[in-house]
Amino acid sequence: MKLLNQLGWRHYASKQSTMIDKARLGRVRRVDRGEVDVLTEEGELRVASDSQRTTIDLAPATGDWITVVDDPDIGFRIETILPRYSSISRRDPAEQEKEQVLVSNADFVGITCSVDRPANIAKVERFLILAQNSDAVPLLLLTKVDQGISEDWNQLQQEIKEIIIIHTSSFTGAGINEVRELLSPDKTLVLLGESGVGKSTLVNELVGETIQQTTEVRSRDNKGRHTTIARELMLIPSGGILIDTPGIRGIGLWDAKEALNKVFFEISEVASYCRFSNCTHQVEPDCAILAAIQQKEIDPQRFERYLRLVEELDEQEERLTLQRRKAK
Ligand SMILES: Nc1nc2c(ncn2[C@@H]2O[C@H](COP(=O)(O)OP(=O)(O)OP(=O)(O)O)[C@@H](O)[C@H]2O)c(=O)[nH]1
Ligand SMILES: [Mg+2]
Ligand SMILES: [Zn+2]
Repeated sequence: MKLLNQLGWRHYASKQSTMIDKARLGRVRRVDRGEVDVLTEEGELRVASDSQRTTIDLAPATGDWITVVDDPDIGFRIETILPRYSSISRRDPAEQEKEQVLVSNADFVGITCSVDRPANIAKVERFLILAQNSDAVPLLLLTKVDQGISEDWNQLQQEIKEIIIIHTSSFTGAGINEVRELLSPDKTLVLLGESGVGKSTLVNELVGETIQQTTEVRSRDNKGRHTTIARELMLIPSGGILIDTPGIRGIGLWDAKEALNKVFFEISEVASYCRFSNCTHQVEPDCAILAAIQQKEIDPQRFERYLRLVEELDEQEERLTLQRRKAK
């Protein structure tokens, strides 16, 4: 049981009531086409996940708890994927209207941004919605703080509310213990962010060993070179589980209206006082939002960003409805 507990099994089982034969239990470390690497008490197994040949209908994701069977024909294969207590999903970049689960059973989503690049509040808000939508707790991990923190980053930190912010530097060691303490003994943190922000360097620092490859950023604009190419799970020796991910440029949100309203809670709260329940907050009489903007209670720029996201999610919903209707 030792390894399974290090992988967070006790923590998982405290959230779900499961009767599982632990001999066949494992956590997905990495997903490849048709096969996954699974950490089990007997070591790492290469397990087939070809959905055609198994009874599972879900595609496995890094972080999943699964049971494995030894099939006489094809060897090890996934038998079941246990229910996920959180799943980070986005719109599949390959297919417009389809959900793609990036990672499951994470306790924290580390939105990783490096302070050597301009602060972009709209981007951070998108990541916050993604995190909020996953049922994991968002963290803002500011990396490379040894480079100094500019005024735009200071302002951004004031604008995002009720989010844990940790300043880290893989060079000075700042923040490393803070992250370790948060995860110990068996919580899972997934690192998400653009290429080159230092996710893998942070992983190496937290683990205390160079297990992930890292590459210098371009000197022109501090952008990364997409060094990490797979989502992979690893253990911190002092306790806790990390999932490193490839750098992502943008994220398509998926079915995230509720999460949007949580991230922009002050706006959705005020909107409930508009006279019309379908108020667009542009021209309607007795619009509580327009009044709040005039009273300087709502920041008009933040409201603009909110509106753009509402539009995006509305359009997505429409496309999905259309697609479903066509499929019938
Ligand atoms: N100054 C400074 N540089 C850092 C720090 N952390 C990482 N770097 C540098 O940033 C560069 C990119 O780091 P990576 O860890 O490869 O970035 P990544 O986010 O994993 O990038 P992808 O795998 O492409 O998504 C490397 O040259 C690191 O040395 C830090 O705390 N301070
Ligand atoms: Mg990396
Ligand atoms: Zn209104």
